[in-house]
Amino acid sequence: MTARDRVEIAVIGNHRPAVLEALGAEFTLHEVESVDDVAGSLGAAAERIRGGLSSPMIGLSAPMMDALPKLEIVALFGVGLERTDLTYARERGIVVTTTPVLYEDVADTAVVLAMDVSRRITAGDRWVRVGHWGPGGPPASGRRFSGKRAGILGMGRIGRLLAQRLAAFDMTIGYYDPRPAPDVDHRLYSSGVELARESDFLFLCAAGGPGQRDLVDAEMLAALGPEGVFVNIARGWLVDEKALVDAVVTGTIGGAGLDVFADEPNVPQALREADNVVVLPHIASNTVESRHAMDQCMIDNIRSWFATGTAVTPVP
Ligand code: 8YV
Repeated sequence: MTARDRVEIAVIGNHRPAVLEALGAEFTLHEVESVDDVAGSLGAAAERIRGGLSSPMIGLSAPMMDALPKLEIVALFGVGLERTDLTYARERGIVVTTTPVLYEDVADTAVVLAMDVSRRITAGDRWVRVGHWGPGGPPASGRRFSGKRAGILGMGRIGRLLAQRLAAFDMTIGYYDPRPAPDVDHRLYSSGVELARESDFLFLCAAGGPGQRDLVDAEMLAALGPEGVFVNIARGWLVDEKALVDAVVTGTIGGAGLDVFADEPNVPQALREADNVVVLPHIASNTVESRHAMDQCMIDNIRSWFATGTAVTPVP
């Protein structure tokens, strides 16, 4: 195949070397320098682009699709669809694929965060590192994790895997989901506030669909209460972040374990300073295993589409 025959792919956002190397060997890749000006970034190549790579946090907007008239498929590095205009993609006949190979790691991270906050693991680590062990007297006690009441907001793939893990810690599990899961035995609550009121740990596992914001608000945090721990491995904008800051600083809740924030990578100063909060840089799916599987999933989707006309993990 000559260079002229090669399918051309727009690379939107940063992608991992393994993906770029594998796809670069078969396709002509064009880096999109400005996601706000896809047409301008690609120049004449925009007219020839048939495939794309993007990520959930950048997504694929209608203007991006408009800039790429021959676009057939976009492979996202992740599972979130909130920044991808699926309706418009369907109208245009553009296939969007995700990487549904990361859920276990995200569920594990939710457990880690909950246990870290309640048992003061990171706080204990800080205590040792700054030389407080000994001269600082005894460190503050944590609270038991096992056997407590867990509330899961959103009983999707991650919520289900989390419930399995929490069951092994003898937890009583309840959930709230506007779409009840008939195959799930755990108690379904009528609202997030009801769930929070009867939970020691409240886990946000909901998908951050378009227009969804502030599912967790001041009322829900007040219902969780001063011994409750809030964990977010979903999306930062699904929480009223000001209310969350207020709740951890004033002791309305006992603490929070957060992998995601409203305006990443900006983490409010008050959360960074709070001793009852553990903050992570959006790494719930960032294991070697998941990242390799995600890379491979993107590669397989693009290859398969241009070889056979079908994608491996398309969004239905
Ligand atoms: C990734 C995510 O860390 O899948 C998602 O929607 O948010 C995360 O798993 C992210 O896509 C990497 O950029």
